[in-house]
Amino acid sequence: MNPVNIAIIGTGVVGSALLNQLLALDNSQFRLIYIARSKHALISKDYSPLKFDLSWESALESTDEKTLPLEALLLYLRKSPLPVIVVDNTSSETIANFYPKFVNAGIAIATPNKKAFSSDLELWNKIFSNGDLVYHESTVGAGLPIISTINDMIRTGDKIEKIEGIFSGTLSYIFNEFSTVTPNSINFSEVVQIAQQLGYTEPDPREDLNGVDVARKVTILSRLAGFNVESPFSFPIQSLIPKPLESIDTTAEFMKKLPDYDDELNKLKEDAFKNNQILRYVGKVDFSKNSISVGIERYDMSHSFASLKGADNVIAITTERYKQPLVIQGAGAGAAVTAAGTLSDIIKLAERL
Ligand code: NHO
Repeated sequence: MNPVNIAIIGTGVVGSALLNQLLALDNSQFRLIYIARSKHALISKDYSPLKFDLSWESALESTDEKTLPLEALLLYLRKSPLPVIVVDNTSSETIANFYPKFVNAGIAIATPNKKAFSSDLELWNKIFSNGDLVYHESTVGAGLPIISTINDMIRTGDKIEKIEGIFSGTLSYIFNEFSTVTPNSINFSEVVQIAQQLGYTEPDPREDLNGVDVARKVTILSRLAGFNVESPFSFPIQSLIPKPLESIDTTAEFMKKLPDYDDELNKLKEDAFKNNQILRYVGKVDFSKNSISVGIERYDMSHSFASLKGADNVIAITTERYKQPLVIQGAGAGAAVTAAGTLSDIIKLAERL
């Protein structure tokens, strides 16, 4: 592996875990030259690896250096004497829209940020029409090898026929607790409340319950498999937010009123149970039917989706070669596994630069 310069943007939950994992490798081929959060950054002006007296956190805490605007960052990275990998650990749409400029300058990208790959198709095409040095394993299923597996299938001439999976750690947890193979009387709103208390949901659980995060992940997988999906809003998404609660201002008020709407989902759960079935919130892509959907589905209690635990993700990929679907299952949320997926992207990119 040749040495590479690495520019890190974003040091939040995932970015911090990633930096710690990268530094723990103690590999001198990975040369950190830029670490930025929203306002401040550590910048190596002469492109030598950054050095920290104590830790990168304290160095970043005490610096007065301002984060470079994207055009200035591009200029700086273009002059790097070594190949560069930009690691975008933000959820910024502005940075995602800037990827084509990095790519056109020959700069590689590793990122867990879904925005660039699940927004307009035009942006996807701009990013991938000019090379393939943009890796984003952690945008679906955290560190699970989902994107690399689908890419390998396509590259070796297989044809994806169907993709079906549980892609939200939060909604996985909620449905695994709500709809079980043994009878339970727990209400949907109660499970949402527990998930919120455990920190499994976004601060406002409506951001999980609206299904958009799953739709973004399904958009990414569909595009990899060859569907020209215009945007995550070009196919049906079943929202779990009761219509009258969509426009409520505060999270607290939403959570207070959610129990008023338990009846509908409870009935759905009971109906399924009577038929030896459970409910799961899934994303589905079916090439033969030319359809994509995101929402609640019923599965037999013997189905692998019924025995899912905690916040695990699962994906079943049916292809011309895998008539019985290839199933990938495991932790699909959390900083350590998400960061590891991106770190693995960095290593694969470095091997190619
Ligand atoms: P944070 O903690 O908000 O950190 C964002 C960082 O970016 C901050 O340091 C901020 O200062 C910096 N930043 C923002 N704008 C900037 C700018 N213009 N210039 C420089 N710095 C800027 O976000 P997270 O949680 O660390 O997430 C980072 C990215 O990873 C996001 O795109 C997110 O969608 C993605 N991601 C996060 C997680 C996770 O565990 N937090 C997961 C997957 C992807 O698998 C994980 C998961 O839990 C999935 C999901 N919750 C599920 O399935 O239920």
